[in-house]
Amino acid sequence: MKEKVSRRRLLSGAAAVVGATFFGSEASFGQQQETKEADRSGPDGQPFKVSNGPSISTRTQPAWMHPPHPEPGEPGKHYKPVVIPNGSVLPWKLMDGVKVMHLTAEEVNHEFVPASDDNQSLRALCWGFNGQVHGPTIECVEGDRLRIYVTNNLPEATSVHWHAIITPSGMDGVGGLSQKVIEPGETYKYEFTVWQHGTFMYHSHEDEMIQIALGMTGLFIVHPREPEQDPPDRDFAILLHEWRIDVGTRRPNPSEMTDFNVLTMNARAFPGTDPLVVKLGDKVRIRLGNLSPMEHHPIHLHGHAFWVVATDGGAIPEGARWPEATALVPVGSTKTIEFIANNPGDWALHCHMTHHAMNQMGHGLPNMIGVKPGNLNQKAGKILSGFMAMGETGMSDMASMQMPIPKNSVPMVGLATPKGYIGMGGMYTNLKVREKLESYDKDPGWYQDPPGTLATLATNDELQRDLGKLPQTKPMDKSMKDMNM
Ligand SMILES: [Cu+2]
Repeated sequence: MKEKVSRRRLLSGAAAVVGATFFGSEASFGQQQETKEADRSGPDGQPFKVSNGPSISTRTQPAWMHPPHPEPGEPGKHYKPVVIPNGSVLPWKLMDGVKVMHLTAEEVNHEFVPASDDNQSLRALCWGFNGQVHGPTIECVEGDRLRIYVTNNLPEATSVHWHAIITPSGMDGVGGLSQKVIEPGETYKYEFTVWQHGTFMYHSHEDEMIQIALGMTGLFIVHPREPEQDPPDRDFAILLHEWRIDVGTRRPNPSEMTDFNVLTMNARAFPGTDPLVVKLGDKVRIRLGNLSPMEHHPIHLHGHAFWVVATDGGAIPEGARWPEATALVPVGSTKTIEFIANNPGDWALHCHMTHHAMNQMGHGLPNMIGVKPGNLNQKAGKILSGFMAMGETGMSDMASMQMPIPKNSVPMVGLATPKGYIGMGGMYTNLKVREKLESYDKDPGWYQDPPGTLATLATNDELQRDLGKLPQTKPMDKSMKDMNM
């Protein structure tokens, strides 16, 4: 059995020496495993085995207690690196079989939306790691031992928690509970072995309300030790967040509880998000994490249904996976989705909370639908900086208007395209599925629809031919009377 072979391999050589320090003897570890597996026989009499399941579920000891795998995971050999749109991976160096990494907590002048022909850039003074918001992604392999130095260059104490990673209590990073806080100027050392695989996160666990709101979060991805039987062709990771950045200010407001106005994927708001580029027929995985301060995000994908295959608790056994077109990603959790990109085109991937798919200017507007605003914008604009009334017929028509944009703000909605204007911003990106691709790293431009597959203006001939023959919608009145309403 594959699993047992890998465990025996674990107990060989240098690993057994490390193991002995935890268990007194290497034998006790092996024996407990055998017993535990036998106890959990399946209906066919075979030992119960969760396919790619949570790696902790059949073990008697917490994951970190198991000795590190003798061979530290290497990209290209043990795993195919994850693609992090607009993000990066934390570099590491192997020293005596341990992967050594360094995170520096610091202030970052972060760009949420780069300037373009259509908009100025949106920036704010955030807190992050290694010059980035969010911090770089930690990527490793199940069985790796990690030594992570954390330097605090912030004006206040901090501490880093490895979210959903099973560590010794003293490595869990909760300031004042697990450890002393890292004072400004200090560097702390965390070291633990990761015997889980999946999509996890890390974040500040000191003065959480301030530090998480200012961006001190990151992804922590652990690849399985046993190579996946059907690995994805494209493996993306996206961390969700929400911010309150009042127009014209340069510091996100961490006191905000409900009214967030900049919604981000990997700390970029659309149109600042890079598209996810895939080839027709690719197996696609998207790892979604949410460390927003307050809100859950239902992330909806167009053109495809997908399987929810894992949470930050581990992989969902195949028979228990469920199909969705929208994955709800609660605060403090990850959801991993998979699908075959079998439908060529440009597909929206976005939070379905409508105020989360727009940028700053769309919020808190007077309701002007059905009202003629006249020159209200000019008049009110003199008194209220950044005032913009909603359009008479809604807001889409305002997007393309030449409105003066206040300093450090982006238009409330998206991006000009050959078909007009994408009426969304914020927590939004595009999945681009193409038959032919020059490169995964190059935006293939906008989709060219094959003949007969594009919604178009109906012709008079078509209207006369079809609409007169349709049955009329029955008025509600009669049925309402029947119901005594
Ligand atoms: Cu949302």
